[in-house]
Amino acid sequence: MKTYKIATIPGDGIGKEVVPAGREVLEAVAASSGLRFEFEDFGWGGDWFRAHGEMMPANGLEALKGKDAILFGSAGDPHIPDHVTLWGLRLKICQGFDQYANVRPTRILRGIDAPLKRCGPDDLNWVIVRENSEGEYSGVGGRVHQGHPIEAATDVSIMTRVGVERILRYAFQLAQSRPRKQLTVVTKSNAQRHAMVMWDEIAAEVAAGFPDVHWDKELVDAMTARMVNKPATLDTIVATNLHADILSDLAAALAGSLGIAPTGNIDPERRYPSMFEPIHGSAFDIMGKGLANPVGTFWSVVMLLEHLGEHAAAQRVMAAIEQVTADPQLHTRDLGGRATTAQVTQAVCALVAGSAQRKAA
Ligand code: NAD
Ligand code: K
Ligand code: MN
Repeated sequence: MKTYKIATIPGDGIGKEVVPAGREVLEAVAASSGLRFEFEDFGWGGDWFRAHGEMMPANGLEALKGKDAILFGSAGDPHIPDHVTLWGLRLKICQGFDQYANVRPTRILRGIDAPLKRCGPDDLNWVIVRENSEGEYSGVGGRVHQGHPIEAATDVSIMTRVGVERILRYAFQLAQSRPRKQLTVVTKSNAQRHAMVMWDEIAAEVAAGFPDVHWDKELVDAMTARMVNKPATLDTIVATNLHADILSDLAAALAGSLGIAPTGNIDPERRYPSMFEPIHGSAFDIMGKGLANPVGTFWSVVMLLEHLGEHAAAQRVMAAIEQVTADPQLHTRDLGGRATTAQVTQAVCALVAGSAQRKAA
């Protein structure tokens, strides 16, 4: 029996509700297939910080190294500054394992009332590729003369040729693997005249190796309008760490809810485990109430299974998700419904188990 080692890191807030739900779905997959998952749960995050003064132990990456994949929830605690929680946990793992490609599929799932007028499911089917290792989130910078009138601060955006080239290559390859073979490269090369101009140049160089991919360029500000006004003109999208961070939350909202959207922090070279998570955060306003939409985590489980090469299992979970979103009785509050996290989870697990039984019958 094929066994995969999965690390679960619920983190904070509703991460503690949706990650156990994601694990239940993987258990339903295991119970109804030839796969086995060996889970190890890591209680890192805000509670760990209060007890130990850090978000995860110094040797935490060592403990994760031998895993086949990581299912993550959220880092963010109402009583700890956001930059401490983010840098102390999620970014530590992303950067420590050089998960340089952050991949965010966006579609309007069946039954979801998306806010875009005149836009149906076929008009919005994107994958956003976010540079996930450098750029605006390099962590380089500082503050001087704190509290004085001459105070100054910098966050230096570092873009390297190696870093830019590898993310563009990944994006071109991904675009090539999708039916439309289309890529939009997003920059701000009119105003940011150094690194962004380099992006455009490297994009043209990499594009030469992908003659079958249709690609175009868009400035990030114009891109927000294009996403709203002409969603069908987009397919695969690649952008910097900051730009894609913002664009992908917009994409998630356009597709119906932040609670649905998944992401993978991927090491394309497979030197280290990749990490899958819903794109949302800790959602302080609803935590502990059973209101969290677990669909973003379930879709992340689909990405995790795809990454492991378990395509049949991934398809089964995705079909179960879409059957559940198609039913308004199973919509959580963010989708205008009244279902709880547990009800949605039970429904998806039952469908995953049922689809396996039907297949076997
Ligand atoms: P958020 O995603 O936590 O919440 C934004 C809004 O969306 C809230 O109204 C919330 O209730 C709603 N929402 C989010 N996920 C939902 C779900 N699954 N079901 C239903 N509603 C959902 O973003 P925020 O409020 O900006 O951040 C809160 C904390 O989370 C901060 O500490 C932030 O730093 C952290 N955060 C962490 C990550 C991460 O770990 N990857 C990502 C984003 C934010
Ligand atoms: K998250
Ligand atoms: Mn974000």
